Amino acid sequence: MKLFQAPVVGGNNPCACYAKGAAPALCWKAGLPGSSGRGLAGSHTAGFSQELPFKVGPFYFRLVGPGDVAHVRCIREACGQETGPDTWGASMQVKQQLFRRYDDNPILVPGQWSHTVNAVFNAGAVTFEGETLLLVRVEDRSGISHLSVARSSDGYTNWRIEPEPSFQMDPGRYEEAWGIEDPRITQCGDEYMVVYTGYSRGGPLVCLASTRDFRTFERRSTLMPPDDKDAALFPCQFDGRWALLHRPSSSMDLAGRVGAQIWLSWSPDLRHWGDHTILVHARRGGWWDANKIGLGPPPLLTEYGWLILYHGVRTTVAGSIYRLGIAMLDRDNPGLVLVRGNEWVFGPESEYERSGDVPDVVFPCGWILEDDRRTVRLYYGAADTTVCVATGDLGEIIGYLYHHCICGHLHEPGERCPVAASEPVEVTGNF
Ligand code: BMA
Repeated sequence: MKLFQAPVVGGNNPCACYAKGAAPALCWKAGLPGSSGRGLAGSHTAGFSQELPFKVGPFYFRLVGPGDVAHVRCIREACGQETGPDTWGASMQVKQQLFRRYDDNPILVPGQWSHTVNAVFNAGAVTFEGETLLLVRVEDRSGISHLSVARSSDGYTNWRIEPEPSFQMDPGRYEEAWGIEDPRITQCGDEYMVVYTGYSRGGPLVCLASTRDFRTFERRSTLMPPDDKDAALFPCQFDGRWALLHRPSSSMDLAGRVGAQIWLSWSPDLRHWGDHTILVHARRGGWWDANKIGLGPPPLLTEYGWLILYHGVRTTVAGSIYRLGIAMLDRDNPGLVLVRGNEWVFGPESEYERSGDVPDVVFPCGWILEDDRRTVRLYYGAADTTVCVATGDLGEIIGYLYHHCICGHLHEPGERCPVAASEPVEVTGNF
């Protein structure tokens, strides 16, 4: 079934779709929390149930979808008529929030630090000694960043901030001459691998340090030369090799286009890297993730593969907008993109995301899957000024992803989309 997306019709991100030709004739779908239709807004929710078709205008719809992610699909047998593209399900609305902001955001602000700092943002996140530990990028009034540890027993409140910087740049190292930034933490046994951006005199590059206690950090090696950033390790080896996601940027690619894409590289020993391949391509033109994309937190292992969250940068006359999208990589071979979401799933909306040192930025470097194996806490920098948190439901996120692939088709979880990994990916130009 081929879906064509209608213009946004209201609510936060409603998605109305029209299926050309074969049944179903009209489809309107959206990832919704819970299977009961909770989260629907508007006047067409009456009689909304998993089993019974419900009618909107001339169309009958039924709830479909895996797990407890609700989707709404037109049942052509029931409505029994072809529809034209001018008959979008425009009267239906859905309030769709895959990641829900914590009410008391921001959770960390510069004023909480015992010394004067300009901004606290882009924190790596991990569960350590039964608590949530954030390794926060702290920019002081010199403009240079270091990393500081903050801990909380519930991951939202009562943060205890180390009075001294936890991991400082080494001014004697070319790689870190202008600071260290944006850590992503991967736990490997009882060791924590911290992949961070070194701001070198030659531009940003990718560095690795390890720690067991978040008090002392051992510099391991420089993983990638400039310009490269937005990197994280997988927590396991694949056939004896480590895998790194990272984002080299070039002023021009082979086709003569400017671009920054997510790459995958391999190493037997965390020192020697090779087999570099482009994994996720930035789209072109007007897409939210055109030209420049980069990994957010480290990949998260799910029953369907490695879930990745990445940022896309939209350049406008008023500046850049950083938004987030999702994709799934194969569990055994992370070089395979299984599906890739078409639209952004989180973007700057709140005042604390829309204004600050760098307006219109949400920039996550860490997420934590809670013990229930469903709740994901996403830690992100807001406007390069504060640290915030939002929560999502893993089943809901995955269900949404498989129903909002860039190819325009509905996939069942576990399927591999032949389009998602290819370039150019804007093949469904009718979106
Ligand atoms: C990126 C990184 C991030 C920053 C973002 C928005 O390139 O430098 O540290 O949050 O830009 O300014």
